[in-house]
Amino acid sequence: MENILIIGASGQIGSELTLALRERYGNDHVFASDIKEPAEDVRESGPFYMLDVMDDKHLIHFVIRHKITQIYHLAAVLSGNAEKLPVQAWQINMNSLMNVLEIAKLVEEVRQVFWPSSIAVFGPSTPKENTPQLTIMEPATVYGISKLAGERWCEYYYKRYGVDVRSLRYPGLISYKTEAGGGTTDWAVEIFYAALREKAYTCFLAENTRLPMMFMPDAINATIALMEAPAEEVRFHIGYNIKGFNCTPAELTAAIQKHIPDFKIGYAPDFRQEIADTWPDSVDDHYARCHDHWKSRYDIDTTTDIMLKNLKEKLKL
Ligand code: AKB
Repeated sequence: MENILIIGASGQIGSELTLALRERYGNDHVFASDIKEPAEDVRESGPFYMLDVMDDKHLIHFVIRHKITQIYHLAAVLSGNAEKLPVQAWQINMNSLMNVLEIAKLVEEVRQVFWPSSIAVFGPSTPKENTPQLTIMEPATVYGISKLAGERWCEYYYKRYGVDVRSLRYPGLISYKTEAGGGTTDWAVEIFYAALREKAYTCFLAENTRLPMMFMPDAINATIALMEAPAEEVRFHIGYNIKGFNCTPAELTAAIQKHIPDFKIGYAPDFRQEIADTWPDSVDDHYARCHDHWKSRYDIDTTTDIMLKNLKEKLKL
């Protein structure tokens, strides 16, 4: 029987992953936690605790008391915010991961850890198109450096202590349930809210900035497929590349205009342009696709369709 702890259950990924895991493993076996209040359905469908991942003593007691067998550690300072407070972001991203890895090492019942990596591990010297799993990695952002260092620590804990930690290099994630905050790919969510509310959006990246993106249900399925894969099939204990689709702001605008023809876009690139320019246009994910034959199901048009339908309902428009 699994008892799963989600750290960061009020965030963009956590709020959807918690519900998906509760469906599979039972509501009472998935413990949601965060330092922020959760969405109503997370709070009402199972246990939720206020828990700060930086507080290692509280965390280890929690893990022992609730006989936790799997930890999903999703809390992080994202790329844009990390550039504003580099040292603090480094400390939060690294210390929180180290707390979780140490607990997984010390508490025998903890069998598995999931920790999200990101396309931010790549940098300006990385091949930009169809970026391979194993390639030059010289990230130029604090967030990217913390993700690359985190990947190395994950592999170290696996090799040295046998901690079964698994990871995916998420692209920009698009979802309608919980908004992301402080990332370079946030525009790809903001644009839908603005299109429905104001029929106009000013994008903080330039119109032809291409980035890898993924609709949240694909990310949830890929995460669960990796965590449920038999140990002998897990080839990497660093992040796996995963791919949904890739697009520019101009292309996503065109997809939205098929539904809202008078939607207008303007461009005012800010400091996040420099971050985006160091990331891949697209990634090669053939290793991730080995797990349970996971395959992306949503392209730019299906994502746009579902985003607009659900946001319209959510915003009561
Ligand atoms: C960000 O923009 O910082 C994140 C990411 C790609 O990891 N969404």
